[in-house]
Amino acid sequence: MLTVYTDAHRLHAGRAELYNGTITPCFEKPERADMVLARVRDSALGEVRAPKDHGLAPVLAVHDEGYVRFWETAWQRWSEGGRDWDALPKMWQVRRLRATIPDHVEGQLCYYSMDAGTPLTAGTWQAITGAANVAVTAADHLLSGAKSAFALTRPPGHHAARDYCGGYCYFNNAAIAAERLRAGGAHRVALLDVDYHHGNGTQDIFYQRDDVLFLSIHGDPRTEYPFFLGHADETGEGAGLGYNANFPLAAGSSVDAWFAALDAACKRIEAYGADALVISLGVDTYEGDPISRFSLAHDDFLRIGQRLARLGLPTQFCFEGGYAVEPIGVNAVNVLQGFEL
Ligand code: SP5
Ligand code: ZN
Repeated sequence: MLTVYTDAHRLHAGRAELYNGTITPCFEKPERADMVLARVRDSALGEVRAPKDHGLAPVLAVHDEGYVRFWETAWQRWSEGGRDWDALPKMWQVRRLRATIPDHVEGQLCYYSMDAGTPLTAGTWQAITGAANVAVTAADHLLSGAKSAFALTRPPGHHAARDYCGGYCYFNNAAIAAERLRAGGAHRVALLDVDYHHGNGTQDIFYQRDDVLFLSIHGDPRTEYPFFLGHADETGEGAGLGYNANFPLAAGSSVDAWFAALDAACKRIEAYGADALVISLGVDTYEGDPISRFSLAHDDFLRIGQRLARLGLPTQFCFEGGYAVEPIGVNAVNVLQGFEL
């Protein structure tokens, strides 16, 4: 399987996040992707290729223009005031506050975010445009006839909606890939999110569309991040009604329950008649993950890949979450190797 990867992700290294009321080092850090790349190489998964530069058109196909342009100049505007520390949003336009876009860069960061998990750093723009290029290059590989591709994207993307960031995510790499597959001739794309957290951003982007079926298996938002989306009764709207499927599972659910949800999701994908599949591949479902509460073991990740392969679809994997850094490569690459068994 081809892996698409760029070192540009390393330019995005946030200094801190707020966790349990404490400022702690970011869970989402460059070592995550470095470990996955090392495992890709050690396991001889296949060629590792740099992305092509596709410019902003594929990003603008799923994101709001003002949102994209904000990121393009945000660091320059933040740092020209003499600030050399990351910017973090810390205020949100909640109920009854006006949805006006402020002029100040800090106000705009708040306007365009849903939480404080998205530091703006000197290299954020290079990293997020690099990740988008990785996703598009992998999609183009499928469009040229390949059976599978791994987009080793960092930072992750699935919490990023059309016009907001959050949960370590800026541009929605998997959504960008799905849109690219559609534009390139796939009539129906299924996008299955197996990260521990609900893919609220991806759901937002495709909620009113029937040409991309979004499915997500995740910790129940009644107790788990991102709290405000991911319930089973969110099934799409307008033309998209019936094309959004959430499989929330109580935190602490068994591995058997998780695989039952995977089987149900796969059956939905079959019934849909997808001609391409995108997987938002988070491995924070791992039993040793520091911020999540499912209990998949190393071998379970092989089983995920095997089950997905049975769908028989051209499949692109986009890397998302996973915060147990030492085993992150084994877990992610096990899915890919299971797919190829
Ligand atoms: C891409 C991705 O996986 N983003 C995840 C963002 C999660 N951010 C907030 C996590 C809060 C977890 N709180 C757990 C408390 C356990 N004591
Ligand atoms: Zn996650």
